[in-house]
Amino acid sequence: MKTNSIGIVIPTFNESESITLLLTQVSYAVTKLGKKVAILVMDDNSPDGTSKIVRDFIEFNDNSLLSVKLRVREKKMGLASAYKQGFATLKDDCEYLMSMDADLSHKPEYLLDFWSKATEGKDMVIGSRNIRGGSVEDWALHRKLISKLASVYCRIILWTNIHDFTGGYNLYKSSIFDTLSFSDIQAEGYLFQIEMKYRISQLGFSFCEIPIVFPDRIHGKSKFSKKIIFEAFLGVWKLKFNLK
Ligand SMILES: Nc1nc2c(ncn2[C@@H]2O[C@H](COP(=O)(O)OP(=O)(O)OP(=O)(O)O)[C@@H](O)[C@H]2O)c(=O)[nH]1
Ligand SMILES: [Mg+2]
Repeated sequence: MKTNSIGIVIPTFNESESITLLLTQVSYAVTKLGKKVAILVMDDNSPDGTSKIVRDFIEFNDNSLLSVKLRVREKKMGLASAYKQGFATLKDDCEYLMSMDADLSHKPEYLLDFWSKATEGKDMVIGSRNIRGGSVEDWALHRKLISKLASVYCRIILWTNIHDFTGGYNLYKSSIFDTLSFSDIQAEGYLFQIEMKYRISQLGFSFCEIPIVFPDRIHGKSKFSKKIIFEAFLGVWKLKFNLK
């Protein structure tokens, strides 16, 4: 018997300026949702003291529907491994799993929209910036273009009807991971989001996209780089031909 409706994994690296507001907003959304939610913050020993701030939030959290836990790993180990470890930890206790960034680009108010699609029976619900009603705010034109082109590129090569392949705000039915093992997901970085969506759709699970407005991070530093784009560019072909 799963205790929580949703388990949310939030990976953090130097998010001290955003994390309290994010957790407060999630708590508010959880109250509106009226379901039990568990958050697991996966912090990679952020030098800016993110973990201390999360501990303070945990101490003063008085929302009985919300449990917040923190895991601190020794050093920066990447987004994909944070998600995989986090999901593996929450899987048996939560009916659904969600990925959410800590920089406030993923607005917690959308939890209700994700949940409504989950209750309609979808196995995977994708937060999409590239369908009607969705958008990116404040990004430079070149970054908007790269993001949109990346999704078109994946859509054509992987021949899958998903409009936002690279976005990280998604919900998964946790039973998906009885079929799909975390060790089968090889990718790091952006490719991780692409690989998750592709493999889950290939396995025949149902999915849909919901529109999200995605504001740029206000605080903290972007980890976006040419290396990330390059990895994803080649990686999509490896995925298609099932190469390691
Ligand atoms: N635990 C952990 N979290 C990470 C790591 N790298 C990034 N993150 C977190 O993963 C989330 C997404 O990273 P972002 O840097 O926002 O990536 P992005 O949204 O593609 O790019 P920007 O918003 O422009 O920085 C944020 O909450 C980061 O703090 C990492 O190595 N380990
Ligand atoms: Mg971000």
